[in-house]
Amino acid sequence: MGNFRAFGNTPLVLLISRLFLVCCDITDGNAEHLKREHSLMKPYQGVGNSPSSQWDFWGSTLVTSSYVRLTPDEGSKQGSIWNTVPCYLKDWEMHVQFKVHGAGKKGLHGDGIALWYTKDKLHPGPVFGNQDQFHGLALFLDTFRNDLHGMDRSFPYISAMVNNGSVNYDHGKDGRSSELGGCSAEIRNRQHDTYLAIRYSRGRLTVMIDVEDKNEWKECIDIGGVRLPTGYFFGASAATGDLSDNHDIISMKLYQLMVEHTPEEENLDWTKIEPSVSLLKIGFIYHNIDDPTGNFRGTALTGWKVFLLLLCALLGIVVCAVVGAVVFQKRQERNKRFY
Ligand SMILES: [Ca+2]
Repeated sequence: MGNFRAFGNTPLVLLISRLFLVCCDITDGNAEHLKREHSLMKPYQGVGNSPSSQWDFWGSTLVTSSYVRLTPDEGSKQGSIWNTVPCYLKDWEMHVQFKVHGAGKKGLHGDGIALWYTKDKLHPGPVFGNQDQFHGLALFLDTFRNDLHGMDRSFPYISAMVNNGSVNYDHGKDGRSSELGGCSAEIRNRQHDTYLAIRYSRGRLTVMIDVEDKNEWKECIDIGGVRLPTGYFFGASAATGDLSDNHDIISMKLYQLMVEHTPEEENLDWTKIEPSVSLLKIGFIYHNIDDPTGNFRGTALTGWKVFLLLLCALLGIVVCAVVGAVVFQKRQERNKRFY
């Protein structure tokens, strides 16, 4: 139950973020913000075994009292665990403690873990043990490099994908064509605990990792304009192929973020939102609607943009004035010589 980490852990960060309205609210470790019905914690009592259970699992998944092993360190295994309670929170933060470990030497292990917030649950398939063409959000902790042309990034590689059911995950390219952002991280065979946090609030998706045993979050992904509905399911899955690893989930803790929404936003039916991203550089998705439930990209920059524009304008005026004065003076001098 310990190990609570919030994104902003210094008062200054808190103050600045409040000033700039970057982070609408910082999870403050207040236990009442922990949503037990969406959290998976030791000793996982009743997981999968009773009708009242809030988590169900599939495939090679093994639930012990100290970890949930999605796959063992054996080839061709697939497993998943799913929250059976749909999540109706508009703003949330999921903290995942995980452990990827195995006997394989560096580069000879795979394939990794995927974390999900999707319309469907318990639908096995080829994407880290889950179905392709999913609806919702996926976060891939990809430990094996499939794309030998993509040597510009090191593995393991963490990336995010949002799908409206129309896009295939391209394993051969490690999902690069549909990736919204990502980072490399040494997450495997670490002796200390490894954590990842996913925050979704006001259309902004932020992924932070804590894998260096420094007890601090490091930014991995931060993008705006992400639209996700409510009423989807949280889950985790993993798969092995020719190469393998133990893929363990230690905990998944969901925190509600206390964020205020306008009455118009509140009146929308958030379950009807179609997953999308309004990043212009992404070719495959979609619109750029100025909807209050999405497209908050750049809110933090607006103040800076205005400031920079004003600064540029001011500099422009100063330069024009100086040049004008010099030219005027030269002309005056020339005119004097003529008289
Ligand atoms: Ca891969």
